[in-house]
Amino acid sequence: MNLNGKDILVVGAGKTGISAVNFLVKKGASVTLNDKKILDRNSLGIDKSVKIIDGHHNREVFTSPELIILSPGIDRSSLPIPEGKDVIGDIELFYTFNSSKIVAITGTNGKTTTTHLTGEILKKKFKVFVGGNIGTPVFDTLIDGVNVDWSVLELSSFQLENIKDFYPDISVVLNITPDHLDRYKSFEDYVNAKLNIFKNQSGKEIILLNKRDEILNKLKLSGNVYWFDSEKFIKDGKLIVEYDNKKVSLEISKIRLLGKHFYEDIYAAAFVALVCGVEKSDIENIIYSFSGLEHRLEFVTEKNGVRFYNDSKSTTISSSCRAVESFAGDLILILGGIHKGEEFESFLKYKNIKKVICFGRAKDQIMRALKSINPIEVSSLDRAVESALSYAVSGDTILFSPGCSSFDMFQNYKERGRMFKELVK
Ligand code: UMA
Repeated sequence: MNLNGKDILVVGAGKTGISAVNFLVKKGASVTLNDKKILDRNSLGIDKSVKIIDGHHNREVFTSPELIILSPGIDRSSLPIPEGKDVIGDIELFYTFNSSKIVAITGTNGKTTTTHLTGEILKKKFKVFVGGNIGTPVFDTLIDGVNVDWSVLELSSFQLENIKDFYPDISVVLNITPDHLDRYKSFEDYVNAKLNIFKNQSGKEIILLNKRDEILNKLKLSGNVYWFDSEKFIKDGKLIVEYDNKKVSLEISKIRLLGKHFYEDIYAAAFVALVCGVEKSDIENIIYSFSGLEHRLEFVTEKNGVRFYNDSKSTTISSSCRAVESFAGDLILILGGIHKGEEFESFLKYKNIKKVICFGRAKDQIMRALKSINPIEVSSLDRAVESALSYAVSGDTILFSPGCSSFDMFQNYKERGRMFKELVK
């Protein structure tokens, strides 16, 4: 695609939009940046030539450009885009200019851990870019201009919505459970966005899917489809990962990540590494040395026999359930934020939950759903930590796994997690 002189509109001035603008300017395009909020040009770090239209998404913004690039967080159906306009997302534009092979990792839960781990293992043998929903916009690698062998991309349903020709050499789908129901009309729409990852598969690519996932299990895909099954890949204290005639056996006792759900992420990362031909010893060493990412079942501290875990990244109920399942002893669970779908009643099945403390916009809903186990309602995260402490005795764990998004009280889950850790300390 020749971008020189092309009239391109970038919608959204977040991380993705700014990185897209800088890439497009470098390619000689005539760029306009549009955002619904008022922007401060000086703080954006973009070229003087970029035209800014801010404070609205009026129809006239979308009429003249030859190409429109949408940021992932923006719902296309909410914009007055005239029929027939060429609209793509960040991943499609990246794909047009990318020369590396691509591993794409999606799923509702576990994709960041899997993407990070896969990237770390592949770096043992190749030049690798790790980006996408994980937090590094995909254009960053194109702007750098360094040729890499593999791009390992974490992809969200939002990003997959706006692809056209994109197809990865290796696709991993970890699981699909309800999420982002504040954006999608139905769970089916969300599933369809995720399954777009297969839209352009030719049959030659490698696909890895979770056999235990109700949605994925029913898929009928042709080509090189491989499955992992958490009920079968652990034998005699070992996690066994297989790809054709290659195999890696990981000692469970040497894995430092807490929580069985991480075994699926580890399986997927090791599988991709086997496909790419990384040495078994390198796969093992990286996995054994990995102790997890910030805000994902992150151990904070232990005081008077009470252990504190920060799991702020769990913004869905299914993800928080996975966190609860990772502990055998008594738990005091802090929930709250903005409800994104699924039922809070799911927590009732766990006998190790000693007390639930809830806060934020969803608190009334949580109080109603968990009434039978007498949850406690508080007004803020600091009150939640105080309240949790008042119920804790030596041997208990205080788990902050909100099961909701953070935007009612925080910038994002990272700010929320850091605040929790500060309060604990
Ligand atoms: N905006 C509008 N109009 C709208 C909505 C938003 O103009 O209708 C503007 C906002 O004012 C803001 C900008 O759009 O200036 C934000 O764009 P964005 O929401 O796409 O955010 P980015 O900063 O570009 O971050 C995006 C991803 N965000 C989302 O998908 C919501 C980041 O994923 C990703 O890390 C980043 O690109 C780099 O690729 C975050 C996320 O929460 C972590 N993802 C969801 C998740 O993991 O569940 C999908």
